[in-house]
Amino acid sequence: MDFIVLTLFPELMDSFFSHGMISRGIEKKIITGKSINIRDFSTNRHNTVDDRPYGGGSGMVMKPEVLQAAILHAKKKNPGFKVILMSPQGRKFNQEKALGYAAQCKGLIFVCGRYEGIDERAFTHHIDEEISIGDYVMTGGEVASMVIIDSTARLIPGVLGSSKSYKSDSFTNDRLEYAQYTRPEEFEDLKVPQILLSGNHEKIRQWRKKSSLQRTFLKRPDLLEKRDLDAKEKIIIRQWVKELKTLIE
Ligand code: 21W
Repeated sequence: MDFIVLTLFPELMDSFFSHGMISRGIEKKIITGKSINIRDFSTNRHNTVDDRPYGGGSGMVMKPEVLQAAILHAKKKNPGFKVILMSPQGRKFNQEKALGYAAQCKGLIFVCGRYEGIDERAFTHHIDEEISIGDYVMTGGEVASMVIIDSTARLIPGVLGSSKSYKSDSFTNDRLEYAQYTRPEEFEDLKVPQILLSGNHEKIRQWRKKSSLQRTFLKRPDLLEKRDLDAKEKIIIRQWVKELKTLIE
């Protein structure tokens, strides 16, 4: 899968592409990451990419012709890629969207704005999707595009070192992951749960399911409202309720 980012800060993206599992995925030729400098598509003498807003007001607006030229260039070189405008007004990104991109897209082209915004006409005809990463305001779309590339790329088979399934990732099935421990057995008065040392794999599986459910209940109860508890989960909760009752009796 190919990730292409249109930006005024290509070095920011390039440093992202050259670290960690993303760079490993690029070395392995499973993904590619490329930044395109929007400024290269400016046609005037000073390579200007912004101008004052019609109607007045503070801040500058990205000129439509420059950004449009960059988008058309990227689209022409990469037919069939989905073009995503990074914008605080977009639909909110989540794990489900990442899974969709990883499964279905040949490549993604991200359009990142800076300044106070972009002339509305730059993308009217050229954008497939408008995406936000959450309800807070940043200074540009680059970091947001990294979030999307990072979470999408790790779902592509081979990008993560292990062949471990991501089906158990938090959010993939609306549950947080179970608590994890490594040596030492006791750390600052805190002991590793005895079951994990037992070698009983069935018991360990059950303990992890319970841990996952408890953590979701305590930290992100909103996730439990997204789907009904299944039969096994109901058994675990009933058991937990019993345990709590013995505490107060
Ligand atoms: C910040 C762009 C503010 C536009 C009057 C009318 C991309 C982002 C961004 C930014 C404005 C994302 C205006 C979550 C984000 C991003 C920069 C406001 C100016 N004035 N997801 N219009 N949060 N942010 N527009 O900030 O580019 S995805």
